[in-house]
Amino acid sequence: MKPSTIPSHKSGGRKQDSGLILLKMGGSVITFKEQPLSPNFECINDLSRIIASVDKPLIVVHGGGSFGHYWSVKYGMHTKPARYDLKGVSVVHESMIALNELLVKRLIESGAKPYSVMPSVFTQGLEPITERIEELESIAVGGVVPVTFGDIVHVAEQNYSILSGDALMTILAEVLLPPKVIFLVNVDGLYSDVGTKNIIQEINYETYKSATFSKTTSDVTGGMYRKIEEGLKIASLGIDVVLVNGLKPERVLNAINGDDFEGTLIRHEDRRG
Ligand code: IP8
Repeated sequence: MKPSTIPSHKSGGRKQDSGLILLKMGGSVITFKEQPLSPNFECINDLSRIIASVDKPLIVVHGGGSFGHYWSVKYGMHTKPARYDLKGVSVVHESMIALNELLVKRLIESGAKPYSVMPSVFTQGLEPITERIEELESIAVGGVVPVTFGDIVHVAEQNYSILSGDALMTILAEVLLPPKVIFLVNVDGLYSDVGTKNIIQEINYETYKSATFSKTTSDVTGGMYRKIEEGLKIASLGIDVVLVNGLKPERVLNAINGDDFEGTLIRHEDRRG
């Protein structure tokens, strides 16, 4: 199947606004990242209750945390397509399905209506399949919450690649142009200085270049760097992107409801028609 191209808005058209929210639950939020295969149930429960209470179309993407990243590191897998250990392909994929299932179960118990979607349903290798992505929006508008995740995906022949949840956010945003994109992280926002923990309230390309970030060794997809880079790409589409501490439920709720929130805003570039 050949992937579709990015739709008409790229060439100036503007699709109807459904009020869709794209929400990424970072792996460091829903799992304890430094402890292999350990979900943060308290946080998953809090976020599940919030999602169940939201009366807006929502698509959720989650990261790998101590599930996908743990095994990706063990098998030496990265975001570059390559011939990785084929057992590793199976193991990483299974670990993401396990994390997804656990999250989806909690969402159902909380009263939300999640619907699990593997990224290979709406991507061909690392490219978007536009019609499938548009279908996700129509599912969300109908009251069901698609829940997808960073994964290991087939690219060609025996080549596979890690496709991060952050990259999926950009893929989804490019097709759907949601009015709001939220990244839940395990810190209060983007630090201008990791030592003083000063948060940058609003960022643009210049502040990004002068900022310093913390790095963790267990993340094969680039941690905060990757988030900001994807966030800047999304902002360049004319979409506000916010980074919020996912471990603080009231902040998450405020960010979703559009109330004042604590975190970092990656302000949209004025490209929307
Ligand atoms: O945590 C990566 O997704 P991310 C998923 O969003 C895997 O970077 C399989 C490591």
